[in-house]
Amino acid sequence: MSTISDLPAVKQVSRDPAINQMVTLAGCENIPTVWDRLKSQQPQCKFATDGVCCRLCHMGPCRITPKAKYGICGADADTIAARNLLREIAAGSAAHSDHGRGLVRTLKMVAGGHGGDYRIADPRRLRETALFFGIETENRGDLEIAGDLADFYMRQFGWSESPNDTLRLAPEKRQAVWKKLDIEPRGIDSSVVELMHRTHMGVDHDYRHLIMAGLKCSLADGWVGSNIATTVSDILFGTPRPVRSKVNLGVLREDMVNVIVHGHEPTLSEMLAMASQDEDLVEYAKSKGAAGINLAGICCTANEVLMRHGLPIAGNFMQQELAILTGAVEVMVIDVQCVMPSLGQVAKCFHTRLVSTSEIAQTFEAEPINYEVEHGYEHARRILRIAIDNFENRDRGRVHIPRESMEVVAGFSNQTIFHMLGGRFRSTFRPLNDAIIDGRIRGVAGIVGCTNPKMPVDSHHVQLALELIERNVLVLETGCSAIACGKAGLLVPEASLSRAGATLREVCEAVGIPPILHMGSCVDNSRILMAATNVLHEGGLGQDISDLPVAGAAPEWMSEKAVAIGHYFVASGMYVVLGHPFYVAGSPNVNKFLTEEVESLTGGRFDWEPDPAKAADKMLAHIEKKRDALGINAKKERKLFDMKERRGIDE
Ligand code: SF4
Ligand code: MSK
Repeated sequence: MSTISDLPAVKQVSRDPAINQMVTLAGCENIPTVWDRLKSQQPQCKFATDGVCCRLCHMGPCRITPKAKYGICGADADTIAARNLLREIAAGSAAHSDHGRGLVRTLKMVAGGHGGDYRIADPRRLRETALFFGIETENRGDLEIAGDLADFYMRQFGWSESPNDTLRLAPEKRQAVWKKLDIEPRGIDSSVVELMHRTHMGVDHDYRHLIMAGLKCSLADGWVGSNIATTVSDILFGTPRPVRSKVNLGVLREDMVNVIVHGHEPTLSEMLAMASQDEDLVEYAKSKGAAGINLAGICCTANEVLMRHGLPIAGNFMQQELAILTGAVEVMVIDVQCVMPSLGQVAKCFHTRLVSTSEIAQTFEAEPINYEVEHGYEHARRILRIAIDNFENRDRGRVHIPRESMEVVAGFSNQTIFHMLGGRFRSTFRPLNDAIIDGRIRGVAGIVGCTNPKMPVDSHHVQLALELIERNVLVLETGCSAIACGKAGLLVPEASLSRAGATLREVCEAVGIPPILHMGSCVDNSRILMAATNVLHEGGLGQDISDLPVAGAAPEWMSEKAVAIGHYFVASGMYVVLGHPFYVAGSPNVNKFLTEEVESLTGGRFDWEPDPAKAADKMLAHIEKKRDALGINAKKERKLFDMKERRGIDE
């Protein structure tokens, strides 16, 4: 096996040297990775990327071309592109929401005394949530309340005559917009089913009508399923608080048993985090020649355990195969979503064992653990023993752990931001609102989503975040985007504050927050929606999310979940810039509807911009447009000569 120092010219697929080294190493070892398979897929089908390929019935498949403007049934490019897009929204919404359902089931089991070692970790969050939804809390125990809340949440999944109750979390004016447009979801499952029905051959054919249904379903994701997933995770595992840790492949340890948790559902990982501290297991690891057990994460399971336990992150989506290629991973525990089917092929080249923990997700070469909530802790201990026993099978000559690892501070839930902004005695968003109103913070941007081999990995996330904080825009991040910025050193206040514009820096230093806030996993995009809502409730910045000087971006997105997320942000009134468009280019009408016309309906719209500097320009232009509309830019001009401004100029 080659060593990293022997490598020929290192392949440049990322701004991250750890990725480049490992990809080059994989090439030397003839172990295919995602980049090789991307190459083997070239050229990618233009009918698919244009969204004008339909295989919804068996008269087809059909493709729209200049010569064939209609499919066999008569569907045109608009109908076909819109239907394809809707099926992506349905899948993305289903993934987030099924994740939420799993957590509600766990909450119900805990409430009923069958939750094994799971507990109510944040009773305050439980009670506040229950109270908001009208569940009696006075003189009642936590478990009783938890049972009612679990039942209430479970009812959000099916179908109801009335809109989903959790939509009430949104600002009132936004709720009124949804009502007027008739896009209030009445159940998560029924919204997904409705999309599948509407897009069946021969049902809904008007592209505008179809896309409005897509927006409705996406709301069932963002304001219902994802919100439930985030809230129940906080109740069961604790609401995140700022925590320091490390990120990148260099967190793997040559002298320890390395276990990676990968996917999205944090339930079992919580138990793994606890069990990895068990003295008898640590002693057992030592008896096998290891210094201990090192638990690290990939993708959003990583973000969940980082935020609540400070566990290190080995990498984001594009690093899952590379982690195994280090030759130092004893077990990779996989749950659901974003797990590449190729992992088994890579693991076979090493001693790494894959353990799959979800009954709905099996991967080649993975050993299933039929995970049950009641026995979560035992499962966790069993997995750790498998890893410890596997340590002696590690081929020391094939271990190549890149040196790169970077400090991060994560764990910025809304509850934490409230406390940090408000200080010891009064939790409030007021200082943030005041800073936006007086222009020290121009606005707020959410940067979210995946990494993608079609572009230099991590680069666009990092460049966009830097461009924005330099222009005094506060950045909120989740998912793989947060991991990308973490690896670039932007999630430590000391480093990122030096890159921030003078006035943003002044505010962040005063309240003790970094200019880029890691808010969690993909389902935690619901925290970004709630952050916008909290800012509105604080007052002075309009009545609706569409009034706010905010913008969203997903520069390197790849998953159907990102499609759903983009739509619920637009349905909530936000301007969203994607690094590459949906597969709709073959339908100028659908494209126009998404990027222009929808704004007159929801107040939000999409934009496509591959260049992160230009994306930042566009986001800032939108933010300034909103500031103008609020009248706060004019206010700033009148204040040009006050002392605070003078100090700003003097700097
Ligand atoms: Fe072709 Fe229409 Fe069938 Fe699609 S639904 S495959 S366009 S015939
Ligand atoms: S893990 S959905 S690759 S952000 Fe949430 Fe990353 Fe995208 Fe998966």
